[in-house]
Amino acid sequence: MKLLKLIAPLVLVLSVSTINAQVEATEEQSKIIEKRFKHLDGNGDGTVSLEEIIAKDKKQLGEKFEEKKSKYKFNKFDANKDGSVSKEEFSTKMVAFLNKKK
Ligand SMILES: [Ca+2]
Ligand SMILES: [Ca+2]
Repeated sequence: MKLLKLIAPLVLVLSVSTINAQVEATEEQSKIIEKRFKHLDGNGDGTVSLEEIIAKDKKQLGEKFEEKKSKYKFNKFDANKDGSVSKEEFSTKMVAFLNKKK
């Protein structure tokens, strides 16, 4: 019983830090995310619009470009559906993506 009392707070701390690790980016991830976001944000207003994603995809994919795929990607990033992707929205999805890749 005494042991359990000792372990319980430790388990709590461990599970909390695991949750944080999934949401917060590491320093390395932050750098990648920052770079990609800046790359996507063509007009530098701090949010990424559907038009900006389409423009980048067109450039990157050339003939393989499909507007519906860009729209799909955009909608996945735009979590609150306000028509633009904020840095926070982008970061959340990217961290999840980068963590999954490992
Ligand atoms: Ca923009
Ligand atoms: Ca949004």
